[in-house]
Amino acid sequence: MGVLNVTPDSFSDAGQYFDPQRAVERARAMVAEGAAIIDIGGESTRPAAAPVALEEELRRVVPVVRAVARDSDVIVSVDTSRPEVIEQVVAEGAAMINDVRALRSRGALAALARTGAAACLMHMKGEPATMQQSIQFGDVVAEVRAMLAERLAACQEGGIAAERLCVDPGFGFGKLTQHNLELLRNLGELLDLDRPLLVGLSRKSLLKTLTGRDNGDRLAGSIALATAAVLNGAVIVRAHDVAATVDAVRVAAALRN
Ligand code: 9MG
Repeated sequence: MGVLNVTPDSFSDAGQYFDPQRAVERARAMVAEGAAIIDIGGESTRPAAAPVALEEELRRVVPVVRAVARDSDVIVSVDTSRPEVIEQVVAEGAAMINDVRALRSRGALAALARTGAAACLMHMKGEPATMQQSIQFGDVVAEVRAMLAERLAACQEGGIAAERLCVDPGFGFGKLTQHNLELLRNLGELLDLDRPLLVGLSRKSLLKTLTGRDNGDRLAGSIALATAAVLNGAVIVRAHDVAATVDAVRVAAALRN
């Protein structure tokens, strides 16, 4: 899953693809590098990011979704929590919604149910603006597993078949490095949720803690984390550096199988 942020303020590629034409070219390049899914986001989810109005989110993502869906057969995913965005982007060709709030926003679950699209349900403790402020877990793996199980049950109840869903432990979302490592080590414990596991570790700040490296210099660390995730059961890897990640995923998947 290649990351395409159409925002002026995302943590890793700030503003580079804010222009729709450049965004479409970037999507094309990621498809050529082997991305099976392009994840388009119009609102940054990094800690303390400025909130974006609904109209602005739609203005950013809709033209890019339309153009990428028309341009190729790649699966178009949209990183959003808003019901209005879910309905409009699916009408424009998105087949998947990547929701860091796991369809907990008012109206989001019902909107997804109406569309027939797939969704990724991600674990997050708190909200992006404040999630890194007072982090406490008992057993992080058990808590993440329980929340994802609850969201899968809510979706089932709301008319969304399990086959439309994948789950994600939400690395870096309201978690400290020790929690992220614990989750990565024990990713296999989420496999009994019986849904495909998606992970996003690319360029994340735990790599600053582990390697001391800044954002533009985290490729090797990101590849190591993606490899570990696939060896431990992940089947979808959300990444900025698609070509290198695709190679790593292929090697790790061959080893795992
Ligand atoms: C939008 N976004 C940023 N990080 C992410 C992650 O780790 N997983 C998913 N599903 N989405 C993410």
